[in-house]
Amino acid sequence: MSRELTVPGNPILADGDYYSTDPAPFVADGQLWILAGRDEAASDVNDFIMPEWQLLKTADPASGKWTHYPSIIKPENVFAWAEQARAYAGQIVEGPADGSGKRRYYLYAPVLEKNSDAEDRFAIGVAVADSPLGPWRDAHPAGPIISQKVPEANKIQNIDPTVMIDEDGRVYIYWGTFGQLRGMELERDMITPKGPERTITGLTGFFEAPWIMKRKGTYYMLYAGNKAGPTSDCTPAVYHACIAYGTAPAPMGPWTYRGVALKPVSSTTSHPGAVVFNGQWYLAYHTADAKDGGHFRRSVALDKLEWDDSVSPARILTVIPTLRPQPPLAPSRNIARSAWATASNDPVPVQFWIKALNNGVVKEAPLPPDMWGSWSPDNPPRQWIEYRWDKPVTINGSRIWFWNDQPAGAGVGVAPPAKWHLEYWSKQGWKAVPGASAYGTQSDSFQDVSFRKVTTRCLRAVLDASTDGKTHAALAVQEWEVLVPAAAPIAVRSDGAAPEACR
Ligand code: FUB
Repeated sequence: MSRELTVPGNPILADGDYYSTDPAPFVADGQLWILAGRDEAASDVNDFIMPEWQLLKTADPASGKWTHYPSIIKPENVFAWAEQARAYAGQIVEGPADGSGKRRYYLYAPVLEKNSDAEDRFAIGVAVADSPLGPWRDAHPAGPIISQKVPEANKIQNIDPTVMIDEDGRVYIYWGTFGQLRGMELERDMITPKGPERTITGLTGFFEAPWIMKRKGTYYMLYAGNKAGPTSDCTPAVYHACIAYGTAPAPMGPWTYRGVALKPVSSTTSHPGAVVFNGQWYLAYHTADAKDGGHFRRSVALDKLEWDDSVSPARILTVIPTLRPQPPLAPSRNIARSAWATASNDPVPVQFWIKALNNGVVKEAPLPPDMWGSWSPDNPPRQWIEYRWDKPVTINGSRIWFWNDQPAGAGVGVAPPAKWHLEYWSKQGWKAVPGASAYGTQSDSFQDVSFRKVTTRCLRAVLDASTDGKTHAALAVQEWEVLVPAAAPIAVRSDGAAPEACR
């Protein structure tokens, strides 16, 4: 079954019917194909529920015309030794011609082994077919070619394979996650490990999702990187990933970190695949930008990847992600999105993300970077979060969404505040907003506060931490809105220099 689509931009599949993830582009029959996994998690489930792989195909990415093959391969149908539902990031590679001149396609597939006593049962199988559309059969029915047991004993999670046939015909596979990257040569049959398994180093912040490619004699490795921190070129929050890359003069290195190819996207995971098609390089990746999308409901996007050949090795220019035309934001009383956020615990611990405060997103099952938070081993009794605007704003209300994993009155973990209030910057300094209604402390719903109009450039929510009388809990906020008296078109602040502090 297939369906023809004409899409106005990214994500390619955007209506939430089929989520598509972990893109692996390749060229076959003069067309650009993308192998993708499929996320099927419910909106409140934080898990990779991925039953099958699907394919997308286009003759011209600029045309927006795609053919979608929704269900091409299920792990349990191809690999007798595999379990269902964990069709993680695979790659299809066209193999060399055999004696009769026939070329076949090889799928490198991370799946769960059914009957294994390995600590981690993820393993990489290889399937083969005469066409990307199949039928696919197990190329190594004896079992996976890589696991914690074969070809060598390892202790890593064996997922995210990426394979390259070098110009001399030698074949290399790389794989890994959680900061562990392995590389190994395969025999020219595309299947048999030649070994040895090598630990690849030098790729700063490597987290997972390697993608190997070669251009003008240089080996490039794209990968999801999570070197996090307030001054990191990759990501401010550790759960988010940028797509970083490094280069090497030979397949097994030495590898040198070179920079960022794509900044963090809307999903916590980021997964690259790059390909040259009709002379143009493209980067495929996934985001949470489809309808009702999320960290476990991701969707594939494709954008041009450009090179700077004035340096050696050529540099990848940071890819500018594009989105299909979006409807204008509805007029709103909330002007938080035009503010710059800061907090008393700046720099915010790397598991949280200060920009989550005013990104307009509230999630049913948020992860730490979906919120500002203050957890530390020794929490102080008070924290504040602050918005600054470029120009004074006149406001008369606020809505805040607290998050907790401990009940009110707890002295550990993250609890709702014991109490809190709003302060604005006036000529006399910080002052409580006048005539405030009750300050609710419930979590997981907006707590509305109205007050008499004030005109200011800075507003703070001052949060008194929950305590059991001995220690204090931390605080967390998913979203904080600030309201003007009447709904107006929304301005969203772009990244840039912070407005001056109020003093
Ligand atoms: O899709 C499951 C996992 O999420 C992949 O294997 C990783 O690369 C990340 O995208």
